[in-house]
Amino acid sequence: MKRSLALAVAVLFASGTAFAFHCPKDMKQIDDALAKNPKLTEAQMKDVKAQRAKGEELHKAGKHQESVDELAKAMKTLGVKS
Ligand SMILES: [Cu+2]
Repeated sequence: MKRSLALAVAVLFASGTAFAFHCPKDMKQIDDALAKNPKLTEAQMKDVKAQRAKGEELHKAGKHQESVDELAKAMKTLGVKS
């Protein structure tokens, strides 16, 4: 009984932190892609930078799912695979 409870807590903890670690990883991938002078239009570049900034903001606010969603948009524009 005690053991299954510990396992349940471990699973909960793992699923809760998965997103917390996902955002910085996505942000880094976006930064890396931006550092390579991607071929984007001015409008796309503006969107990507706005989404990157918003993603970081949401991550800091603890809204990891929303952050991942926002960062995913920028990554799609950049052609980065998560
Ligand atoms: Cu996060």
